Amino acid sequence: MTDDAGAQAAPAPGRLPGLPSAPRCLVMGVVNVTPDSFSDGGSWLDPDAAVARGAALVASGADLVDVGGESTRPGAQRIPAGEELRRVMPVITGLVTAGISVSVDTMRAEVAEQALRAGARMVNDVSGGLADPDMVAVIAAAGVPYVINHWRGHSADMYGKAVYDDVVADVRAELSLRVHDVIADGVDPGQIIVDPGLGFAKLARHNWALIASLGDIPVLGGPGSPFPLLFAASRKRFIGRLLAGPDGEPRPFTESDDATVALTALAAAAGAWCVRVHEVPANADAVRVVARVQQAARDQQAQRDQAAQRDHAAGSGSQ
Ligand code: PMM
Repeated sequence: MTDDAGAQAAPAPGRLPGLPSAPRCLVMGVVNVTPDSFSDGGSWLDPDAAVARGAALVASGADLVDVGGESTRPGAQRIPAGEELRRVMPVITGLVTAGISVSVDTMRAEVAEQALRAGARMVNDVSGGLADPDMVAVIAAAGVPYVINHWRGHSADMYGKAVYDDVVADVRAELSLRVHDVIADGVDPGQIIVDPGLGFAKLARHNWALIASLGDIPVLGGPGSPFPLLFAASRKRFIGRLLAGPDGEPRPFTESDDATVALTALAAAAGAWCVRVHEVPANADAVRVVARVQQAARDQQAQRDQAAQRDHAAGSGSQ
């Protein structure tokens, strides 16, 4: 037996109904079935290619696959519901048939409902229920995990809304309000996952500030708090801007996967429940490394506590 094989399992950061759990941060692989997503638009428009991509993400270490049919890149225009359904449904059905845990990335109740009927296990709603007034009722009735992303409006004009007094305090207050309203509308607190919404009505400096305070974001008070946190920085523009070359040109998103892994490690260390990423293998390694270090920290603490108890008992006995 290796040294590591005897390591105690860490408590799962969060257990959500119907989803995989592990003694570490989970990894969600992304399949965008869109012609225009920022990071992988056009690559997986063919349903067979998209299903094969999802299966490959799981084979390389993803715990679940997030399937989206509508781009939310800055400036994106909305597509009709019928087009979104046409894109995602064959992919969701194919992945579910292959035994893969699927999350549907949608702002539409109708798409969420059909995806859940086809076997999807989670709804990832970047609008946190604000884009479609029927969404929350669908989630409450289905009882599935639901991602509430911090959102201030559709992508076409979101940067005009990137105005904050204190971005961390403002995002927590707005998320808190959403969580409160969603629970009041019948969603069980145990279904809720929160996401700071990196890039959604946020400039680069807002994203970095939120990352610096990641551990505070899911502590919102009330039932269910702290909520599991989903962290979705993968390939976003603010990373490319940071890594711009001497000419000032942002690094292309396909060359920001190493930086994404660095952020994954930081997020896992800050207690994130799951990271949403486009390239899985190095992120899957990173969350395992962090879990092992966290285990070592717990072991050290347990030893210190035992030593303190022994000292205390010895001190009491000698009195
Ligand atoms: N970002 C995108 C899509 N879906 N879901 C959540 N929960 N959080 C996000 O930040 C998020 C998301 C846009 O990224 P992509 O188009 O590059 O996948």
